[in-house]
Amino acid sequence: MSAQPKDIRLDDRHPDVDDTLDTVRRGLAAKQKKLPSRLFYDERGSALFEAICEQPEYYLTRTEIAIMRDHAGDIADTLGHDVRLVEYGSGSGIKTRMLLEHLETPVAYVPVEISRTALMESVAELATRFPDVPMQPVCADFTQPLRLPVASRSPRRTVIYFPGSTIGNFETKEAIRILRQMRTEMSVGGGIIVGVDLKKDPAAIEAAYNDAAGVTREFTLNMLVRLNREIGTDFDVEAFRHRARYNALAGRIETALVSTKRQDVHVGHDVFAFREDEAMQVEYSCKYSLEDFAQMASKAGLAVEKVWMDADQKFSVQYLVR
Ligand code: AVI
Repeated sequence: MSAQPKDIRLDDRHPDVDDTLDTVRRGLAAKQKKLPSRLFYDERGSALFEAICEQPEYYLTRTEIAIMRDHAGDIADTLGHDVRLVEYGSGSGIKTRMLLEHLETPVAYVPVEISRTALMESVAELATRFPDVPMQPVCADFTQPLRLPVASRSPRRTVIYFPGSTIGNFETKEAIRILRQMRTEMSVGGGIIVGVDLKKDPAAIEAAYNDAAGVTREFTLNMLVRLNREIGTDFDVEAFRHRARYNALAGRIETALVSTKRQDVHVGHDVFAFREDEAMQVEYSCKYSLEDFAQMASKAGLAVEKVWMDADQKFSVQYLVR
């Protein structure tokens, strides 16, 4: 773990080995094997994700940053002064930096992130840039109900920042549950700034998840490396391949790890058999039209107040309120 910067207290609610073992056991016992994409993000997984964001095919990050560069001032004006900014899944911090630069007298910045190292690295950098903004990092799974740390002064509103189209990594029912949970956490008068990837040419979407340099492939396979190391499973990593295909009907990239041979995998005292060519689902990356997303938000009791987009309408940043 990297050094904790002075005066920043980490609220650590990281899941332990038993939680992960349980999750994997349940995922492999299912008829269609499935593991949650949050298992990608150990230290190496987070670093590989950062590298994915730099790949020429992965348009999402570049486009969202461009939207923030053009509209962060307007977004900050929409939020107003004395905001407590809660970020779900803190990434490299570039987009957050753009937002914090424009916010007037923010009350606190509360990043909530499962990867301890990624969390502390990004918060250390932001603390140097914004010495007057109290930093309150929470190491936790943001899909679970959250107790926000007490702020040193009352915010005018709590705004949840959820960039990167991470919402797309959840199936509709779960995405609605998470949006509803955020609605509770932001309380009356609050809002959500969410990054949402939009439907477009399927070939462009598919290329983003199959980069020529093979970084996404490595990222996907790293989940198995991580499980072998952390919970003692014995996936034969060499005998799995990465597969990411766009399902146009469902409007999502479906990423799977496909076993290239018959193999048995031990998880604790249990053994799970993989057939040759059996696919284990590891991630969905949903793409939305503006109408799809508004409809999903309304099911969580939220209305889209404002939308910012790039000129090609590849990606959107949306402000949701009650
Ligand atoms: C974090 N999340 C929005 C990324 C995505 O596009 O679904 C994760 C990712 N998986 C493969 N490439 C990037």
